[in-house]
Order: sequence, then C-alpha cells, then structure tokens
Amino acid sequence: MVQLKLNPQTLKNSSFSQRLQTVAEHVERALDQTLPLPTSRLHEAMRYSVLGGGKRFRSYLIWASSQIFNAPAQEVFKVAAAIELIHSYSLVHDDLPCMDDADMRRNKPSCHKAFGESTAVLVGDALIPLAFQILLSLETSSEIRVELAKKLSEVVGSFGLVAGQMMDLGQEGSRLTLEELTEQQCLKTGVLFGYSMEAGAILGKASQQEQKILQAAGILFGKSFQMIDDWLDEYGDEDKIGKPCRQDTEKLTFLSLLGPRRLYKEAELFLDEALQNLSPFQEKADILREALQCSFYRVK
Ligand code: GRG
Repeated sequence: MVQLKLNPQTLKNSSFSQRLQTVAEHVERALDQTLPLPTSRLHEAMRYSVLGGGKRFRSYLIWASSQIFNAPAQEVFKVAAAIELIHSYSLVHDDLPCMDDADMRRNKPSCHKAFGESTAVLVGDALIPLAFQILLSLETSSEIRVELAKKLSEVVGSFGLVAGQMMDLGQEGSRLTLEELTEQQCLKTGVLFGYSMEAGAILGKASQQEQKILQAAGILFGKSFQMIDDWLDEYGDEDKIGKPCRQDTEKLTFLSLLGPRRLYKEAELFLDEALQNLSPFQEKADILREALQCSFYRVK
C-alpha cells in the first residue's frame, strides 16, 4: 500500500498524468456525444464552455474512487461527464460580470466575453438539466440512478454550490473568520469533490459507510485544494493556471487570513486527513491516494 507521504519529487515520476489524460479523453468523448451539435448560438456556446479545456480532475476522482469497487467504466465516464457539466456551469456563472467578472477562463475568453452575458446565463441554465439527464439515463439500476441524481441535486442547490457562492458575494467588505471562510470554500469546491468520490462508490455498489468515508475524504481534499488555489493566485504561473493571477487581492482569502507558511501547513493537514480517511480501503485506494497528492502538489 502507498502510505503517507509521497515526496513531490517521487510523484513527478508517477504515471498519474498519463492516467489523468486517458480518463480525460474518455470523458471528453462522453461530453462531445452528450452536448447538442453546434447548430445554434446557445449550443455553440455550451460546447465552447465545456469542451477542450479543464483538467477533468473531478472526473479523475470519480474514476479513481470507482476503481476501489470495480465499477463499470462506461457508466463511470458518463457520471464524470455529468459532473463536468455542473462544474462548467458553475465556472460560466461565476465568471459573469455580476459575480466574479472574469474575462478569461481555461486560457480563452470566458463564455460571457465570447458570447455575451445573456447567452452565458442561458448556457449555465442549460448545462444543469443536461447533467441530470445523463444521470437519469444511466444503464444501471433505478436505485443507483435516483441516488446519484438526488445527491447531485443536494450538492448543486441552495445548501451546496449556490450557498457557497452566496456567501462569497456577501463577504465583500466583511471580515470572515477562518471557520467561515473554510465553510464557504467547502461549499464552493469541496462538496463537488466529495460528490465525485462518493459517486464512484455508489456506482460500485459500495456500502453506505464506504460512500460516506469517500465523500468526507473528498470534502477534506477540497479544502486543501482551495487553499492551494489561493496560494497559486498569488505565487502561481498564469500560463499554467489558465487565468490571470493576483485577481483576489481585494478579497479575503486563505492567504490573506493565514499568510503563505500557515496556509501551506493547514492545507497539508487537510490533505493528510483526507488520505487517512482512505486507510480502510488499503491498497485498493492507492490510485486515489496518488491522485490527491499529485493534485495537491500540482504534479504534471
Ligand atoms: C452557483 C454561480 C455558482 C457558482 C458556484 C463552484 C463555484 C460556486 C464557482 C466556481 C468558481 C471557483 C473559482 C471555484 C473554486 C474552485 C476552483 C478552484 C475551480 C477551478 O477548478 P479546476 O482548477 O478547473 O479543476 P478546470 O478548468 O481544470 O476544470
């Protein structure tokens, strides 16, 4: 079993990046087949926002988690596509002028810059039901379909992503505590990571307890991921990240609250906790362990 902690240098030699690329290609194909053909401006904008960009790391998490339970690959890639549609919707709406007002996303103009604001709103609106359509059309038992759709609806709704975004909008000018900021970022980022890892377990017919363990590990990992994202906003390389850095200088972030050293330490603690959650799965979770560590250390 690969145990804590792999050294970032060792991770560079791992085959994580090749596996990530293979999973990404499968998911890209599933997305390409699911998205409507670009016969209208709306459909063109949907394809523009979803295809040909993005690391597909949430997809990798569901795949890596599904490996523990030998879940059927074709269904895994379809659920991964649904998750990527939701993720893309959240990015399109987050980039809107009334939200984060971002001009660039995934190394190209954001959806509203390329297609206009009202089209970008409708792109997000259309991606959400498409994601649920995928889940409800899976070739698996109706129990699994309903479970996946129900859990995703909770993650996306007003107690999940939307709650996180609402908290984010409300923070301007206010001074959040570390706990409040962690809660907000957990809703924006962690819950979708949690869902991705849980969904692999659901598809693999894992027990309720195993599903819960994986969901919790995903949420913990999401916290560490968001902390490192804040760090990268200040110290990262714009070309590698795909959007301009130092955009969050006016905002309260983990970096402004903790400073770079403490931020890194806290982020590593969340990563460690996430990895410890995976212990019951022993070596079956090695691919997932490696994924969390490689993503944390941004190993290419
Ligand atoms: C409901 C409008 C609305 C938003 C919900 C999820 C969210 C809140 C906003 C998304 C924007 C954001 C900055 C989220 C933080 C998580 C994050 C770092 C997203 C980028 O994820 P990557 O790096 O992106 O996996 P790629 O492009 O690789 O898919």
